[in-house]
Amino acid sequence: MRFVFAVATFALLRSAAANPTPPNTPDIPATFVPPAQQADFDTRDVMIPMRDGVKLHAVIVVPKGATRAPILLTRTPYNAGKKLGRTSSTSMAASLPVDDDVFAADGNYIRVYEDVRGKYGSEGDYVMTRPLKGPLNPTPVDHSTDTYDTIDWLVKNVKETNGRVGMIGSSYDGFTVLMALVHPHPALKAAVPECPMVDGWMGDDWMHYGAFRNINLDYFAGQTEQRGEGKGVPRPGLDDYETFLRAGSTGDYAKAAGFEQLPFWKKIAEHPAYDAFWQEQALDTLLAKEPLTVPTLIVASEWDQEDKYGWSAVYKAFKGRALLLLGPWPHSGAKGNFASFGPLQFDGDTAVQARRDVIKPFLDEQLKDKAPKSGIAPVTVFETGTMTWRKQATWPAHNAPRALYFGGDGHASFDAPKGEGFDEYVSDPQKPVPYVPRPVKNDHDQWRKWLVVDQRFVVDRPDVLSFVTEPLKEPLHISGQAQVDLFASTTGTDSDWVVKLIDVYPEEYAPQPELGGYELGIAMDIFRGRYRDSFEHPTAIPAGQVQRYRFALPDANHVFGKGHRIMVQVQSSWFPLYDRNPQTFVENMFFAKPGDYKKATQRVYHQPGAASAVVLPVAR
Ligand code: PG9
Repeated sequence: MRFVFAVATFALLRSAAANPTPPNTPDIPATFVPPAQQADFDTRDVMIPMRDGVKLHAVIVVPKGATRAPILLTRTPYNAGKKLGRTSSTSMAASLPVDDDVFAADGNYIRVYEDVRGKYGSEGDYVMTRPLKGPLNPTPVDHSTDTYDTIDWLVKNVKETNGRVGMIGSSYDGFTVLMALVHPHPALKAAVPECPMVDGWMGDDWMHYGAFRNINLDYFAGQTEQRGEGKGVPRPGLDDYETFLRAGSTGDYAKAAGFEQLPFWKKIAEHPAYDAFWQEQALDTLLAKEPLTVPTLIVASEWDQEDKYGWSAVYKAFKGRALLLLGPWPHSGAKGNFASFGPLQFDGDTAVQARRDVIKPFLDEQLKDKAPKSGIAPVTVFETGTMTWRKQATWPAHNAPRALYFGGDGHASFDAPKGEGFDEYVSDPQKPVPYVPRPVKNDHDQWRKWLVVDQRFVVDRPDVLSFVTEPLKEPLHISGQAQVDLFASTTGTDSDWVVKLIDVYPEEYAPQPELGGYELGIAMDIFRGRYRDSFEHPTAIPAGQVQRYRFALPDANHVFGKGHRIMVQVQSSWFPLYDRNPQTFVENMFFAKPGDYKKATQRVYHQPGAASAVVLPVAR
């Protein structure tokens, strides 16, 4: 053996000496063919034809030796080609995204990632969250037809499959999963929409109850400047609070950033109210008209800072026919690793637990040949506060509404107020309340955690009211959506109302001393006052008159522990995440003029006939 090696080495050196490489030989070969790796998977890059002749790019990852394997499909605007290659390893488990761990480890799942129409490797035109065929989309194609055509091609062309297809994806990729449920292909046997975008006006990415989220401006740029990833628009300074304040209105900011070239920004700016543009693409309404024929597991996050509305609306639209998994995470948390989140510590990695104990068994049962029953509960939900997974039959759990009233001297209690009373503050659009401690950075980590930031950073501001209970004598468990019932007046003619339901930890908290006195947001949201009577037809607020504002806060499953206090904070801005309300009624707030931004005195009432409260869904 040693002799053979010596002869081969000698032959190589001799040929090198006979054909020396001239020093100025160009160092980049015409082509470089990497040696075949000992990978445990094959990849196939394909272009899949759609019914209108457009071809969509997909990457198919097949574990070596796969046979009668189910296909798990994700349709994404975020570059299918990039999904593979988390590491340069030759193992499928290390190459696929983290959340594919359970499928890679299984060894008999075929993973497919497809670029949606018009993005990255796919042909055709890109339309942001392309609406279904109909009034908003006069073409013969949409995500429902593109998924149908994709699945049809996959089951006919991937020889290792058993012909059963599941879909999984979060956020935009969760929206495409939901779209597949409209006239689904018969081979689609399971769907896992995670934190899906469903209604961009009501409470998902673009706006919350009509208040625009400036954070989207970066998204518009990244997503629509070009077919690949947009470069975004650089902005001066490191504090977005300062940058957006200086810019003026959101329209002023967008104009200066060149956004008039981006049709999606123009569409948003032309539809500030909940008109037909929004109503006709509200996916929960559309899905409510469809029979749900595909077993579906909705996955959602309890501190979802992007799409807090959609999963809940779709779960309601499916009328208990879908399963639910709700975890203690930020947006798309089930795809990550969460042994802790912000200040909160869990018993193990809750996202791994969710994938291993719920998502994978659900998909196995629906997709694998002769798979055992998964035995998973209709609803698996993490109870924050006690930090425990619970299994239950319905979401929410049985509950009874219990009003937590605002009172004088910053008190909150379950007793209705008896005397006259109000609290007031001046809301100044030149000094809006920040949503995170400044500097507000364009930073992934700050963004992901902002809903669990300690709210003490604003509690003493003169333009933030807080109402807090006595320490609780018994734990109090809420399950579902708390309802805001706010009686308030403003000296302006328009106003935003931000209401935050907060768990105030005891001053001394032995299990985690650093949480002593922490003010943890449990359910918080913003409501644009002009929409109090109609989302479609906004009206000016009559200055100085008490108005009633009613809206639902995001879902929560939380136990306020014994000795904790429940706090409600009220304020009129949440900047720069939400655009500033000028507090003067103007037709289109995106284009408010500097003179429209005016200070206003806000009064929040707590008296008979105007008893402001947050109505808690108290579990029974
Ligand atoms: N929340 C993101 C998004 C979804 C749909 C439309 C626009 C943005 C996302 O994480 O994909």
